[in-house]
Amino acid sequence: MYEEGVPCLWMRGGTSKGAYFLADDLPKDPTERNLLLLRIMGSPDPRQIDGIGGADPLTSKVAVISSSSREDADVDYLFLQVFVDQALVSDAQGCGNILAAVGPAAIERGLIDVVDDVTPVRIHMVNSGEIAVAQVSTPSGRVTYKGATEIAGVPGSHAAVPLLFMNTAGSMCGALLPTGRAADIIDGVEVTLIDNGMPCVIMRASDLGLSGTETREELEANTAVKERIEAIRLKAGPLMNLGDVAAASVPKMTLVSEPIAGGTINTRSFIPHRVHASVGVLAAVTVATATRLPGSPAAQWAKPSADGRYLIEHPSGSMEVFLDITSGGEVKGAGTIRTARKLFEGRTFPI
Ligand code: NQM
Repeated sequence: MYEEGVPCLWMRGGTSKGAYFLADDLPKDPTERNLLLLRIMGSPDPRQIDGIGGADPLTSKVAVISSSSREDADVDYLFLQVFVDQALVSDAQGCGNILAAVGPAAIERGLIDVVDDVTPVRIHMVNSGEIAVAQVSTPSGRVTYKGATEIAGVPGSHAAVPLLFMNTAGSMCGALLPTGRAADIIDGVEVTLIDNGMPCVIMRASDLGLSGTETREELEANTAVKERIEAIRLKAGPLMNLGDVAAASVPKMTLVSEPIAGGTINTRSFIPHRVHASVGVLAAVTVATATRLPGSPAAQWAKPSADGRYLIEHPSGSMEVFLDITSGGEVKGAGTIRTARKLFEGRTFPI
């Protein structure tokens, strides 16, 4: 059926990589679509040897884009996490890193026209129903990926893609704090169950016997800690209105500790079974939000921000996010700066 292949853009968005498809090029039926995407990425298989996925959750991601169905947006963006070693495709989360290349991809694929040296693209994030605005660098009438912006976790410099988020609070959980509290106790560990764009369980690394400065490899080798974190996650799911999360990629499990490089707070994120090489965009926005909530484990070491900038430290550096939040904890808006790059354009053959 797919002898001619499926048109596909392979792009880096922030610190992640994925396949970008036009919705019209994929089956409408979600079950059929997911089976096709598993085949394309090469899942389930820890090496994804028979597919284009990169054998890591950060490089096994899909964006499905189309002209927007909404008046207040230009592009619809459905994010799908294709599990590496399980036959699962999840739409239970968005992805702010993959979002960074949605504007460029929409222009590349002719969904929207360039307007000036910078083209603002209003993106309807279908997973959460919310809108993000991306500023895409488009001098000379086309997207440029060249520029002077560096982000931690990506070598070199590229064109900046500023992202602005609105109404992220309760994106998948229905409320910023689904239990109504800034702190809960699960399995004896104090946690903040929070969703400001990404459902996250925030815990002190020290409460799990960790320093919070461990490497990705050290944490992934720590079977006892991984089991403890997964047990907490399975209990957190229903409390966060996410139901049974055994087969879901959310909530993310974020360990926080004292900042070590002048940032706001230090993090290590289980997403949820592998450890993030840096930190997710919406996860970073969510952690920044937790630092402002009295009683949250994240508020303990966090330095206050006078100008709305928060530097979220992670295993490969730090990510700056902007957050407009009232003293009462009402989120007005958030943003960050990412870069993106078109890596490959062609057809993928799931035959
Ligand atoms: O939190 C990975 C990533 C992400 C998520 C993950 C992200 C976000 O691509 O917005 O970007 O948590 O599964 O970095």
